[in-house]
Amino acid sequence: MATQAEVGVSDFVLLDNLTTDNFIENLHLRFQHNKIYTYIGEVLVSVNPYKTLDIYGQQHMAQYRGREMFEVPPHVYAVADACQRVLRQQGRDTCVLISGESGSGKTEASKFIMKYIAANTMQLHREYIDRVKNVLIQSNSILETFGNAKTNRNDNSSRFGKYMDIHFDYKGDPMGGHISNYLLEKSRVVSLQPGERNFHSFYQLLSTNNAHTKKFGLSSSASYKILGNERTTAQDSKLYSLTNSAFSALGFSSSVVDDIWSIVAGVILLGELTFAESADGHLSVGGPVKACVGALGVSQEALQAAMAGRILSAGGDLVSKEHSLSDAHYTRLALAKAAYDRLFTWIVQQINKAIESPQNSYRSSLIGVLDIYGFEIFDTNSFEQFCINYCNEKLQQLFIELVLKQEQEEYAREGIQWTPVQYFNNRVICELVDAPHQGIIAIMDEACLNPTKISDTQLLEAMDKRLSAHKHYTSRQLSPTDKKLKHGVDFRVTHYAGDVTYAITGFMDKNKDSLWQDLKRLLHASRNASLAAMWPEGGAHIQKTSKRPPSAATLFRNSMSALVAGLTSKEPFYVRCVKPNPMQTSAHWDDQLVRHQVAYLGLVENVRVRRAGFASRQRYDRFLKRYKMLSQYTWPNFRGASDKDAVMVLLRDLQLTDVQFGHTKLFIRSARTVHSLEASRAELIPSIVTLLQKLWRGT
Ligand code: AD9
Ligand code: MG
Repeated sequence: MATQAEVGVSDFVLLDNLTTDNFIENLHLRFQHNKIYTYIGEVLVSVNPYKTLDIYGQQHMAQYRGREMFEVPPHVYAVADACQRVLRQQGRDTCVLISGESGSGKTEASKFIMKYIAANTMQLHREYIDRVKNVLIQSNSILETFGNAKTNRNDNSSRFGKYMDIHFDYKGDPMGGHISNYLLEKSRVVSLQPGERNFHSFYQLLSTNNAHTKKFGLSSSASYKILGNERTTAQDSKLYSLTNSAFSALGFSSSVVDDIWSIVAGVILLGELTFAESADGHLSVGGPVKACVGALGVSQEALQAAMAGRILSAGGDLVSKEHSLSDAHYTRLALAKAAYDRLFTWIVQQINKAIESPQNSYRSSLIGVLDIYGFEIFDTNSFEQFCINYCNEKLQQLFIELVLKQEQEEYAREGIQWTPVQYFNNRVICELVDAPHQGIIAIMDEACLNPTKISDTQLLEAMDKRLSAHKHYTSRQLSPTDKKLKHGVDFRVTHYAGDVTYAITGFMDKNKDSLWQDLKRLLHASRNASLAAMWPEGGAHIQKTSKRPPSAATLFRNSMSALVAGLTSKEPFYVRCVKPNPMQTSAHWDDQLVRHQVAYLGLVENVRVRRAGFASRQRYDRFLKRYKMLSQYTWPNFRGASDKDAVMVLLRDLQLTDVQFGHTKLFIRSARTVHSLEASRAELIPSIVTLLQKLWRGT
């Protein structure tokens, strides 16, 4: 592989004349030759090839095993190998942060990383490890079935965030793992944008004639409201069997799998229910009621009652309130969304039970892989896009903190010669969203807690009032001439990756995210044991008023800060994914689109920092201890003022010049220099050992 002709440069650091144009030209040239991976130092830039490349097989994996990044062509396997090496050699936790916009290849990259890690084990306790590997990989197909959907940006778009820890024992073999899931886009269950599909699970279930479709009278040829105009495909039926084999590989019992598909059927059927109002104002439920209650395992009376009204607790008394037609529809859709959302989280919990490391085993270290929904700008952007884009802001902030800021701060601290690189710090946008009392989330929560009902429009007014001076926020009220914004509905956030206009409609409701107690009780009473277990709070006494749970945005913000805190404590590796065109084809390169991504991902700035950067930095005392044997002036001891002086003499003797001397540390520019130092040391060690033995023996 090393003999393959180089196309452009395989590390942007080596680019002759660093401009955005040259950066893109190199990326394009390599893309045309199927070289989709290029480095910026240790950061991997990956362009989605939109075609199957023969670069992921066993023999390719073997080429990356134990090799330094610069020895072999850039590859996502090299990142996985480096991660595993840090873990094995230094016992440190590592993580891979994969970012890029929707459809840029994040999920595929995360799967290749897992595949590589799973294959690269010590092969002791073979049987056990094979099980762990299989389980880790199979868990992906289940997650994608229930959490992915076709959007206008990506046919297999992740509609949830995923962070997976893979645990290793002291030998570096995987022992198990843990998945955290973040905010599923549950509104998709009941509303689709034109051309989009609902979650894959619905189509998979309908794609074959199976026990569930038969039992609940579902058919692949019928159309169902929540599935939009989209029909099942041959691919869906193939994936349906794959999902089921994954369930069995993970040890899901057949009755649990039965429960899961029944809930999916129940959600489809909830979408079909209709309501009629009798002359005396009572509501009755119509449509496939029998099938629906059968699928959800509830009684027809209970479903009818939960749709037609609700019981409120007012000052200790129970009062029943009848629903209007629109209340009933709202309730039906809320139930469908909540049932599916809980199902998804519950499945993740069951997967976690299946993949958890054995009790009382000693976990030595872990590798975390973060694959989160990419930055999104749709025609209509709602609360979900707001959360997704905030999440991307937080990750960009982490990248800036770790790669751009800290690196430059250390140069300044150490007195290293250095021309500071300018970059846009998106902290100000993160604060626009999450600052206590001042940020959008705080303003939303305040409105949701208000005892009088606040409408979406009133929320927007409150935001306009408080945020009018913020450079990254505007609305039609604040920019009356901006015809692109609808008055009273839209606000715009200038994100690091571009302007996004959000429609405020639904923000209050989605942020409150409350579900009437009646619906929780309904599901808790289900004969479907899994469904009942998903809703433990439905078992609470009817008069017990529960504390209002934190809002959806606050929960999301908290989970993001916990995630970031966890990532900060690990040694990070980065994969920055780029989408070559919006058509999802290998045949086209959209220069504008790529330029936009290169700009907001800060890739050129990344090269600048890296260029002036150093591959290695070590404290003088440690460096001297390790390498003093390489020079007669420092071996066995140096008679000089300081360790720094000794290191200067040592390097002069070795004629190494690609270094800078900081106050407390030595900075070495290229990794090759470090390797040549290591190689010379390894060569010398045997003769030193012999010499020492002679000295001890006195010969
Ligand atoms: V989203 O934010 O979840 O909407 P991702 O995850 O960034 O998005 P994904 O990995 O799903 O994108 O990639 C989109 C599609 O591109 C995949 O379904 C593949 O068809 C295609 N793809 C991505 N990476 C590769 C690759 N390395 N080789 C071949 C690829 N095809
Ligand atoms: Mg994805």
